[in-house]
Amino acid sequence: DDGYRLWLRYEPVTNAAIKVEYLKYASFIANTEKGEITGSALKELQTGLKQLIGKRVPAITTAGSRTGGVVFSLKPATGDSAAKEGYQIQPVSGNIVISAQSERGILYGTFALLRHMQMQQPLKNLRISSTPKIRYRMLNHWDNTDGTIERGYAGGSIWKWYELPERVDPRYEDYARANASLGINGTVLNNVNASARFMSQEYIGKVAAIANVLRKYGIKTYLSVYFAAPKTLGGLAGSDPLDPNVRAWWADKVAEIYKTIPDFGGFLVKANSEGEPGPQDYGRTHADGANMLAAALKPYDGIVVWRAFVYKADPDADRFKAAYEEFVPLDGQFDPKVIVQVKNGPIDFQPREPFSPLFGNMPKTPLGMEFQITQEYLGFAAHAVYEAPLFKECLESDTWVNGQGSTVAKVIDGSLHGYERTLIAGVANTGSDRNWTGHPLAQANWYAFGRLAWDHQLSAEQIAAEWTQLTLTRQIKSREHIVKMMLRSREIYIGYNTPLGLSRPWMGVHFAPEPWQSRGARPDWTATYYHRADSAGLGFDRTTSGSNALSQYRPQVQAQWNDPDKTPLPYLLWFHHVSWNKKLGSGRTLWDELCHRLYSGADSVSWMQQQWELARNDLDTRVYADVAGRLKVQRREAIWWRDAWLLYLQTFSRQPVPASLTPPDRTLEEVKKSVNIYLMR
Ligand code: BDP
Repeated sequence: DDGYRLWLRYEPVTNAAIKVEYLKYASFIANTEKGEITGSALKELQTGLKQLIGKRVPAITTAGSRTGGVVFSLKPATGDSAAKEGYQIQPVSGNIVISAQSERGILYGTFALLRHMQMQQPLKNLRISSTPKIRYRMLNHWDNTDGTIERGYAGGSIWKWYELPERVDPRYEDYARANASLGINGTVLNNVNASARFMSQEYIGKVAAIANVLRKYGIKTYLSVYFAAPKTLGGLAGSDPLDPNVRAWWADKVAEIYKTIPDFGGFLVKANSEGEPGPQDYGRTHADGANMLAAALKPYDGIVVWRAFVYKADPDADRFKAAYEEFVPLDGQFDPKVIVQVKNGPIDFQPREPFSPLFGNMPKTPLGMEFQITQEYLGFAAHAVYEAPLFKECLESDTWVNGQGSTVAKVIDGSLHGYERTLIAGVANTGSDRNWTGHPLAQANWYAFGRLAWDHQLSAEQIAAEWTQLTLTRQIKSREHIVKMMLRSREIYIGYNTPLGLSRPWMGVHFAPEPWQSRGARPDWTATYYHRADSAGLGFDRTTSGSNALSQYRPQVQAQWNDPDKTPLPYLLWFHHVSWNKKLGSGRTLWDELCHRLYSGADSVSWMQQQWELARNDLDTRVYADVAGRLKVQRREAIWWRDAWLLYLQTFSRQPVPASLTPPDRTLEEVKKSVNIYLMR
């Protein structure tokens, strides 16, 4: 298995009784609709059934009194836009009926039925009713025109700009199928550090060719925009959002896009962030910028997704507080077509962050969630880190803004503040590698993001169990080993990478350990800015005696993290500068606890290797070998991380490694040298 088929493998059903039952419903597929999307559903079901039960099932237009088939039943739309995308599946007078209020609902129901059948579940008492909780469920690609991907670790971009629009790679359709099978209904094709080229007539034509494929699977196409495009591409004097010429340029541009792509989804914008241009270049606010684009989109269905990932280069500021300070004062000023997209944590996709304090604090502005699926800070394609626990941890965090139970999930699904438009986005981990994601187990992160975007109440375990069964093996014992390993993998990574609430121990590459880096273009682009190690202790004081970032949360949240004696250890150094000899809840001093976590994290990679070995006999040999090899890399690099942190922090703590642990067999200078070689150009 080369991994290309992802979780849509449709391996033949091996349970004889189940196969007999499935064959009972395989006389026909009735599809009265002539739409493109139900056409895709029909094609998928035929492909799936052919492979699962070996039968080519004919399509008919109406079931009439016939029984023994699958029936697509499109009902009049009554609910809101999320309800319209839901579906029901149930047996009705001898047929399996998939009913929905939209073609998309039929497609999603079809994929749900196929998922059920891939897991060899009986149809007899089947009754599935499912509705997405969030309206815009999107992937964000950070893909560039030259075929590279910012923070991509699975080859180059799947979008072949140079051969579009004439040649349309068949892979686009498989990409669309995979996303539709999860209920993803939007995709941003290009990097948020955007090229103005995407607004050119030539590129709009290329984008349209991709949109034509994605549309068949219910996926809308979006683009990231370069805010200064009116100037650089349009030749105007500037790009001031209040300048009538600039506004007219965007209005014309949007009209041009919709002429070519009638169901265009809208724009994603990174502005005044990390050197990107934006409205503040003209003394305007983020709301001014977003509202200008919203005005251009007004005649159409499209939306503006404006990112809250902004932080100024201020040596005295705490970057943690930046997005809140910038955006909360703008609450209520955004056009209804705007959604503000917020990264899960206040800094930047670290292995563990507290939830962003923006969630809950902009009741009048729909806030969307931005998760990162690509493993920029999670070991690239070499380390196995299952991300559903990370996503869930954030979604289930309680903001307390309307009393207990005001979870982040309820903010973004709209139930807390009554947002009309709700959004969740994942920064994609797909690339041109044959298996899409580089690390075979990273497919699970794409899968988990999509499943949670549809229903954030699913558990990380349930999703892992499902994915493993669909993708790797049907054998229960082996599945259990793999699921166990997946569920612990993030904590293991944190153990050797950023234990106890450490964060961002790197410079630009975001891979090799560089906790000692103290020189950078900006203070908040160094490692020492974040961990603040000194002879007294370690960690970033964000209480009233420090930056007071905690004040951005409700008192009940502050109470969880305010007191170093009560702060749960995973968050400790996020909020406190703790002395090396302080006794922690675990009974160990900070120094000893740190050493233990670094060692236990690195050692646990061996445990992961064992779990993988235990499943070996039930795995495809290529997939087995691929992951086994990557786990070896992970083990080596985990020890590298452990040694880097430990030897570096030891220069401050001036204490020995606890007697029960075997000290590193290299010096700090040796580790630094190896890192320098890694980073050498
Ligand atoms: C950071 C990445 C950078 C992105 C930025 C963003 O290192 O490549 O452009 O996030 O989200 O984590 O805009």
